[in-house]
Amino acid sequence: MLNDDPVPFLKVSVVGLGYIGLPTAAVLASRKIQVSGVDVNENVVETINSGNIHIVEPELDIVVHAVVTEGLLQATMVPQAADAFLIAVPTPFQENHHADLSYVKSACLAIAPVLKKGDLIILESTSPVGTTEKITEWLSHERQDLVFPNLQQNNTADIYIAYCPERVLPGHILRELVSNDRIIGGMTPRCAHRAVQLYKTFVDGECFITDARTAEICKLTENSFRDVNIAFANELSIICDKLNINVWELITLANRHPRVNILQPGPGVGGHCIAVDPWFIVSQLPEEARLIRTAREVNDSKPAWVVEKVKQAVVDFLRENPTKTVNEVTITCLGLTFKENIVDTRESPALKIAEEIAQNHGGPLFIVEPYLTYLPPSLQGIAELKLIGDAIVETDVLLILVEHNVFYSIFSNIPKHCKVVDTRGVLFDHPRENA
Ligand code: SAJ
Repeated sequence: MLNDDPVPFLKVSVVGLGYIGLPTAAVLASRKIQVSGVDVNENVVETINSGNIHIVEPELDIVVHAVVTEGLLQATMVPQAADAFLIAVPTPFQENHHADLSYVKSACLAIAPVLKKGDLIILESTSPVGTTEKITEWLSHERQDLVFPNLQQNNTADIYIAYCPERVLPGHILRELVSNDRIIGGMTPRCAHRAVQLYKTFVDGECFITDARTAEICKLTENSFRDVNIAFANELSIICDKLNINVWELITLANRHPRVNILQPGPGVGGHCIAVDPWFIVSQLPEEARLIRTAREVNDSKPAWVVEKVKQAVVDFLRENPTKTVNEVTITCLGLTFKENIVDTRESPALKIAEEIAQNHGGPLFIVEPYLTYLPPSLQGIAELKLIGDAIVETDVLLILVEHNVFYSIFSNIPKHCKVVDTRGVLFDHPRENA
């Protein structure tokens, strides 16, 4: 049975050294806690142990280099004994949109042999409701010598188990890891209190305690809320296009109402969170989650709508330039990442759109993406990576997909003959001078 003394965390194991696990491991280590990072990928382990990183996130390289050099963070492929285990492995979805929990299960089975009385296990991976209870099930089966907490019993378990979702914004992870509030859902209240003790070692935000199921759905709710609101903006953009109304002007005006705050339309929703997490609610409760499902469908259908707009722009260009053929029309895509000012192309609608154009357009396709040094494999040989200045003078159809800050200077200098498909509303903020 556990006692109530706050025992310090001398060693913490972080399982999964990706976009969430590595920054968390580095921040914990920067608080002078001995951290053992675990990853199944040998290259990742070697990279980190040499003081480098395998992902792109501002300032993470500096922190990782410092804590590895000080001996506070060490990566390994096999979990070692620790006082707390923080699991941050991927939870992708399968074909049917059900969450694939195989990485979570593997992580649990990997730590099972080194668990001892008094250890804390926290799941951070975005997960469907009931996943934290599954951890108890899996581990009870593996370690029958230990008592694991369940929702009914409070004081007799040997291990603390909690769910605490990550909520950090890519590009701002190190700051948000420390400043964001945390939702901490314990299998029991005592589990939650023990987890708060760990987060208090590096979190300046508030820690709110709840049960594991509420914490699980809280994370899914946050990203579904954003998805539904972006879907509303995307649907508005399609309605306005039909009615020949500028959607960005409309949203700016509607948002002057004190209780209206519409998000921005775009080419679709990307990244590995908002485009994925709502499905975990939909797949568990397909009959009930009607709005959440529709939002996913609206956002997922936006790239195809953008491709149609590009086809129309090519037709319009040819009408004004009858001496040219379609194979002589040059299209330029501005941006490939899933949102502005980051390197990440995961689930990027911009990339999907560029691929679709590359496969169907017979003429030249230029890609301008200052955050990439080479094109993704799916575009190699069928598109050309160009500098913005070179692309803009040669292009006939300009497709604005990502609003990187570095693009701003060219928006007001787009050549007059050029047809523009603006998925981000940048021309509303930066009107063309010679249009
Ligand atoms: N997008 C729009 N219009 C908008 C806002 C965003 O089209 O008005 C698009 C973006 O271009 C992008 C996608 O949505 O393609 C997602 O971008 P995002 O900035 O909304 O979110 P992410 O995926 O970078 O991070 C989200 C965040 N969740 C919320 O804001 C509720 C972050 O806090 C989470 O930690 C993260 O998901 C995660 O890991 O779950």
